[in-house]
Amino acid sequence: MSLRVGVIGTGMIGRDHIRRMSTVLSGVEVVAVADVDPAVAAGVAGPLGAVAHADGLDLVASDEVDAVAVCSWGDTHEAYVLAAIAAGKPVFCEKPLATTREACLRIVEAEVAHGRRLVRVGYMRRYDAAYRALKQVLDSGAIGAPLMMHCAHRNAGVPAFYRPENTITDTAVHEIDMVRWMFGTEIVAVRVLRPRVSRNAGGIRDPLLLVLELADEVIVDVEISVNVRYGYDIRGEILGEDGTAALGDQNLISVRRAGHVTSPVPVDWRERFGAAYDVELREWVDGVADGPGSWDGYAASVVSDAAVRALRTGERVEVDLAERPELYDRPE
Ligand code: NAD
Ligand code: ISE
Repeated sequence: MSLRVGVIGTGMIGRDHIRRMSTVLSGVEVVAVADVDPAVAAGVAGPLGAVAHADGLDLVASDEVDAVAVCSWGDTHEAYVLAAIAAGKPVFCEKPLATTREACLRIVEAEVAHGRRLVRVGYMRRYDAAYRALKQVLDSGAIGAPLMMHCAHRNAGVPAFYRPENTITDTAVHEIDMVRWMFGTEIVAVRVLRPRVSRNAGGIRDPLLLVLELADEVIVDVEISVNVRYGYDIRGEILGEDGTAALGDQNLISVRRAGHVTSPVPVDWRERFGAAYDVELREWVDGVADGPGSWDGYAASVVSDAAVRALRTGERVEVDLAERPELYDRPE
């Protein structure tokens, strides 16, 4: 029997996940959608034969919905995730889990009170073949103990909902989660350096350079540039005591013509991480236990809050995590 999923938020990623669940994955059916814009929801629901709800909370409560995917804007996630937990339904929530550490902690507390893990957060780097290969090399010891990692996260431009601090809360938060997973340790302090502002920045402090200090003294730098115009470019290289390992370019051909070699650059996250989203939702639908949950969403948000403070003050800010509840010591 298929898992009957309701999707809240039918914008860019909501529609991409609906396409994935409807045409790529098996064992799953999108039976309901909701959006604050009812016309958008109706337009998506029609061809699927799904029910369009005016209110996402009605979708969560519906007996026709077994599990919920939250793909609306970040500051709306908390209410839907809490409702799904209260209804005892598995919920896939696009990143960030919520936009403040307090909201993320409320979700953690609700899940702990429920007593069973229901929440999965959409940090898709953990499912990407290149990041997984990089982690395998690191864990194998082939490059020795890690010392540093250099990352770059470049977007061609920013979506309409983007606010100045989204460089950290919506964009860098991916690397914040990736780093915790890659190195299996917590980030203890953050600094944010502010290079000269790009003439393409459009009112945003862009680019930025985050410096993340890990508990074991590894240091990670993350360049965030969200208006590079030339495409979507994600990089990462780990320096170990005995060698280095770096993400390669994905699925790229090179064309030699008229005295030049050229390769395409992905347009956006859908092109670069398409296969990772497939694996991410495949594992969620199949109920695979291992994956980023509420605690990871909370931890990423605490680091991202610290980074926002570091950006505002120019100072090094320490990260203070709450004590991790026992529920998160074991897989879901
Ligand atoms: P979008 O603006 O294209 O779509 C968001 C949709 O949510 C819109 O249709 C909007 O009307 C709807 N919406 C807003 N508030 C709502 C509410 N309270 N209830 C129901 N619907 C509501 O944005 P997007 O780019 O699709 O981003 C959505 C979320 O997905 C964000 O949290 C973003 O950070 C995340 N995202 C993740 C990735 C990734 O790589 N994992 C990529 C893009 C976006
Ligand atoms: C967007 O919300 C995403 O999650 C993309 O993966 C990221 O590259 C982009 O910066 C965000 O705005």
